[in-house]
Amino acid sequence: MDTPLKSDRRNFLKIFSLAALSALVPKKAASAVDFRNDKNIPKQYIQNRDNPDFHIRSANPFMGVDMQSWGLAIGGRVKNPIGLGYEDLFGLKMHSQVSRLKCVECWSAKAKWEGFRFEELVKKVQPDPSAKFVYIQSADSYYESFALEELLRPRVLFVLRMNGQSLSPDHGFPLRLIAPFKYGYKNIKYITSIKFLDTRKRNYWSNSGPYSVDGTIQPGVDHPLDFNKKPLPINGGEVFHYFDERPGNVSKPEDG
Ligand SMILES: Nc1nc2c(c(=O)[nH]1)N[C@H]1C(S)=C(S)[C@@H](COP(=O)(O)O)O[C@H]1N2
Ligand SMILES: [Mo]
Repeated sequence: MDTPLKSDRRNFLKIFSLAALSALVPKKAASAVDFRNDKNIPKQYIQNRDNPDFHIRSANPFMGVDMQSWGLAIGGRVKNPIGLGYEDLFGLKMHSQVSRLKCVECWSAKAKWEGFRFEELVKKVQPDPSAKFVYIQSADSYYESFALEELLRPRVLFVLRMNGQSLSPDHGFPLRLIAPFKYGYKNIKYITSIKFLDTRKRNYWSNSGPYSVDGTIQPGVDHPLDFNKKPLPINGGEVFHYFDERPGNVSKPEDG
C-alpha cells in the first residue's frame, strides 16, 4: 500500500522546515553532554544494560528520540528525495518475522519484529543507477553503511514493533534496522536519515573499534574482522571472546 502523494508532499515541506530549524540551532545542542567515556551515566539515559531477556547496547548514551522533531529524511542520489513522519511509516506494507540479533560480544537474543522492507522506500525515492551504497544516520550520532543490494535481501526489515509493541526507547524507537545475517552493530537504532550514495562510507564501529564495515556473521569465526585482520576460530563449538583468553595482551575496546 502506497502512502498518498499528498502525504509525501506534506513531509517534503516538513524536511525544509527541519533543515531551516537545524540551521538556527548549534550542532549537537540536543546532546550537549558526551557520556561515551563516563562511568556515571544518569539513570534516565539509554545506556548499555545486560537484561535477562535482551541486552541494550548504546555507544553514545542519550535521552532517546524526541518525537516533536523526529522525521525520516531519505535522499542522496535519488529522483525524489522525501521526508516521512512516523504515521507515514505505518502506511507501508508490514512484514513480521522472528529473528535473532547477535552482538560481537557473543550474546544473542531473538524477538518478533514488525516493519517494512527497504524496497518500499526504494520505490518512493527511485535511486539513480549510480546509487550502489546506503548510509544511515541516527539520533544518537551513530551511523551505518551498506551496499544497497544487502538491504534488499530477504529478512531485512526496517522495524517499528518488537514483540507485539512499539519499539521501546532502549531498542531503537521509533525506527531501527534488523538484518539477521549481520552482527548486532549493523542493526542501527533511532534512524533519522537514509542516504543513497555512489561511494561506500564507513560505520561507527569500524571507526571506533576492531570491527569491519561489512559485519557479516561468518559461521566458525568470532568477529568478522579481528586484530591484524585475522579471523578467530570458534573454540569447542562455542564462540569465545578474544579478550577473555588473552588478558593484558590488548586493551579491550569499547563495547561493540
Ligand atoms: N543508533 C544506535 N544503533 C545501535 C547501537 C547504538 O549504540 N546506537 N548499538 C548497536 C549494537 S553494538 C548492538 S549489539 C545492537 C543492540 O541492540 P539492542 O540495544 O536493541 O539490544 O544495536 C546496534 N544498534
Ligand atoms: Mo553489539
